[in-house]
Amino acid sequence: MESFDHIPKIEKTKTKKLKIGIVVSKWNKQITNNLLKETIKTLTKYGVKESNISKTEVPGSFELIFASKKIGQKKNIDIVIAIGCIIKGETPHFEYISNSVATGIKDLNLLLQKPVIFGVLTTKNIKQAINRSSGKTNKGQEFAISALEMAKI
Ligand code: DLZ
Repeated sequence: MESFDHIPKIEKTKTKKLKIGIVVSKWNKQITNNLLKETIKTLTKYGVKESNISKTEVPGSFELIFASKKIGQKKNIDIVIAIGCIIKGETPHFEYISNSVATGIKDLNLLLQKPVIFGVLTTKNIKQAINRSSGKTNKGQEFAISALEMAKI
């Protein structure tokens, strides 16, 4: 079982004013919705106000790049979290989309003056995707904590 075992010290007074823009893909919606819920739950657990979290939906993971750029360019956003799920299939799409999204999000981290968290699952199959988006292994927790840790830099 994978675990996120390096939870940093997060002071609620510092997270209270953070404005977080979440961009979420509707492709594999059941999975991305669970990731989204866990991300928001963890952000609010550590003091982020729910009213300071915005949500933007896009059709698929490929569109996370453009939308994250637009959201990240807004003055009232401190951090962007891009959430998606790409499941390996019979087609070569998996490699094309995964590589493009990872490179696109990496580029935004260099371009924008704020962090863009890579909250994209790239899994072999649906079973693996379900595992990484439910219960204690829900990666939404990791996305939220990574965002809060990056906010300190
Ligand atoms: C086309 C496509 C495929 C085959 N698989 C996925 C996937 O597993 N996860 C995902 O988020 N999106 C997928 N897409 C859609 C692309 O991301 C994109 O929305 C379309 O190619 C339109 O640009």
